[in-house]
Amino acid sequence: MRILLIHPNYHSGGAEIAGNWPPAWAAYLAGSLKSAGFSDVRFIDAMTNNLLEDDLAALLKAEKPDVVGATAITPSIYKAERALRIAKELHPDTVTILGGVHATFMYQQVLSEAPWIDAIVRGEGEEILIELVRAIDDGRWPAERQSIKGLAFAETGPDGPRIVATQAAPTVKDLDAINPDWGILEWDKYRYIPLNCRVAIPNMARGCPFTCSFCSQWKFWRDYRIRDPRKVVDEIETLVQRFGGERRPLAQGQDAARRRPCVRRRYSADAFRSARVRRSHTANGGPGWRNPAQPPLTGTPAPPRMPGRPQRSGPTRLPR
Ligand code: B12
Ligand code: SF4
Repeated sequence: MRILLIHPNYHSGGAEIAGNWPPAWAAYLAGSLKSAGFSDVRFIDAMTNNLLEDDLAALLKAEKPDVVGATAITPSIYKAERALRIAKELHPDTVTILGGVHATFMYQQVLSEAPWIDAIVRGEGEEILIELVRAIDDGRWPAERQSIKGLAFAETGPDGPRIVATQAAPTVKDLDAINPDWGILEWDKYRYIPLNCRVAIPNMARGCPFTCSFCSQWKFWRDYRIRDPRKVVDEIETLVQRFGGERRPLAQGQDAARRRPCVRRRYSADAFRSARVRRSHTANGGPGWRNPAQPPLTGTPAPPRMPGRPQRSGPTRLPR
């Protein structure tokens, strides 16, 4: 079974002055699919390669995928819908799947306006996608789609068309057990412009311990989970060795909030620091991804906890 993942060609301007960043979702999903035995996984980064619709159509024609998955944040939703429409028009039997933060929250709207999308994966994709792809592979799709957790899809019920959301899937409990396939990305194309170096964004944590009312992140990732800092450092080391080039990747968690007081104090800072310093002793012969003489990323003392206050919100509620 051929599975094709597409990062839609959406450009926001503003945040992209930081360069082209690797689409981590594709590496995480491709790695999980491959670990589950689905080895024929392809990836098209239409955004970084600035692919126009005709270019995308040509690639889709050549790839002949059985399953096509696209991602969407809110501003890229129409590009994502469009990419899946092109896939469906070219290959009507292909199962089209959309995931990501926008589809997770807005599945009713998305499925209403884009009926060519067969399924939406709500929340973290690794485990749900494997269940879905297994069902397709075994011929249980779409008959058994109701039994797959974390999906949304449109169907015709006794009272006419309706949108169904299956039971929410559990979150991924052991982040260290995910084995992302970083090799699926075209590393030469990803650069962090301010430092003129390659950039990688391995997940260090998922979720957030706070619940700021304006923020989608704690709702999306639900429970807050952190990785073993030693495994994060191992992963960064591997990334540098395999893809680092000039040996200066910017390592960043899925949540840039790691530098914020609220997350920093929860992140087992000492463990991360000692793992990092231990690795940087090999700076001359090994990866040398940060100079130990520089102030540690986690070096600012954590703010004191406010006695008696429930920890419901983020940085704005912390004392200065
Ligand atoms: C790194 C990052 C960036 C980087 C790089 C983006 C990139 N190329 O990946 C930069 C700095 C460039 C950036 C820019 C922007 N970003 Co940004 N970014 C992030 C950040 C911090 C991490 C993204 C990440 O890698 N996450 C880790 C991966 C594994 O998670 P994921 O992508 O969600 O994928 C998982 C699931 O969603 C699901 N999934 C996702 N796709 C698919 C597809 C399928 C088929 C399936 C089955 C499942 C699935 O499975 C994955 C694995 O579990 C997120 C916040 C966050 N913590 O996620 C914000 C975030 C995605 N960014 C956001 C925004 C708004 C932007 C900008 C529009 C900002 C701006 N105004 O310019 C631009 C858009 C740039 C663009 N053209 O796309 C918002 C989106 C909010 C929304 N409502 O959609 C987020 C959520 C932050 C926030 N809370 O506001 N961003
Ligand atoms: S601390 Fe940051 S990531 Fe957490 S809920 Fe608040 S704004 Fe969102």
